[in-house]
Amino acid sequence: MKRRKFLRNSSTVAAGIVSAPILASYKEEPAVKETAKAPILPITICTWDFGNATAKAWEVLEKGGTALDAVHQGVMVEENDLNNSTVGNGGRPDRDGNVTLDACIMDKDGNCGAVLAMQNIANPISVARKVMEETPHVMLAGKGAEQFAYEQGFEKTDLLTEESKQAWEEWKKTSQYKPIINIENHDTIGMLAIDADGDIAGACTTSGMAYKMAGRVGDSPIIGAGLFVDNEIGGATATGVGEEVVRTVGSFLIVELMRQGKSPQEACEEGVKRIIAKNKDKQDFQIGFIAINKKGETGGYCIHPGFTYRTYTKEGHVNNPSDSYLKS
Ligand code: SD4
Repeated sequence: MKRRKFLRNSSTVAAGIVSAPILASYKEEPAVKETAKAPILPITICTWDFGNATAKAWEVLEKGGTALDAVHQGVMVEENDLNNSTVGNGGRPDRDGNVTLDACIMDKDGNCGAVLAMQNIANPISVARKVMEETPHVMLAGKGAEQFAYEQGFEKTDLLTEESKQAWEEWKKTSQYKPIINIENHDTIGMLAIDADGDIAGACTTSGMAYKMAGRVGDSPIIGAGLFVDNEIGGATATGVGEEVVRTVGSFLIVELMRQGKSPQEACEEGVKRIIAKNKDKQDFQIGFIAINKKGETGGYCIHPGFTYRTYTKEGHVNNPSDSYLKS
């Protein structure tokens, strides 16, 4: 109403010079100000059933910590869990027997950092954060990332556990690269959080697809593919066969769909459908997306049944079964 009145009264409209005054008027709308500043409860969400990770992130948020610290601390729980064979220490190796890790992190201001195919460092997410905070770059890969980590005080760690080594020896008998849906490679953690100030951050970390080619990098450390955050809109992150997520720039797509008005759930569903549209004859792979918007609403969707995602809010700590494109 106010804006229409402004337009009617403005002599600049008649003169055809409308954009600057309209913008000024729009900015002064009280309703817009209220929406932007609406108090938001802290919330964290992550791919799969990583209750220890969301509990850690919640602990940070509850103490008034930032969303950035929450996602950083949260995903580190999985990097340090030797039983998680898709993240950090204990991750499955590539086909040559080397564990190579990918991770990225993104903050409320759009700052981001990533490491790709980095060996011998147990917490790639911490190195990714250092890339973001201590370098003029966004991504460091391979030997350069590892060298940077040592310079930052990280210790050299042998990431190939006895169990992973045995599984790799077994795999070498056939050497078939054939990821099995929801069985192998299904523990990548992507996490999003909103803190008490209403600011959003995200993190994603993985050892990638088991027995991948040496040097292969998936979606997880690629900003826009495995993770994207826009503090005005929301965030999204992915798990599954990274090549397909990269082809659709999946997480960026989902945030942009939310910008256009879709709910996190609708946006995740559309993201999966875009991938399906590119793979009409081949759907024997899994992708799971999760998303959160500025209001703290969440969503998740996948191709095959079996994907779940955790949420932690004041209302509770829940493992949510995701709806899927294919039903069985
Ligand atoms: C990748 N997206 O490297 C990762 C794998 C994954 O659960 O998500 N595993 O392609």
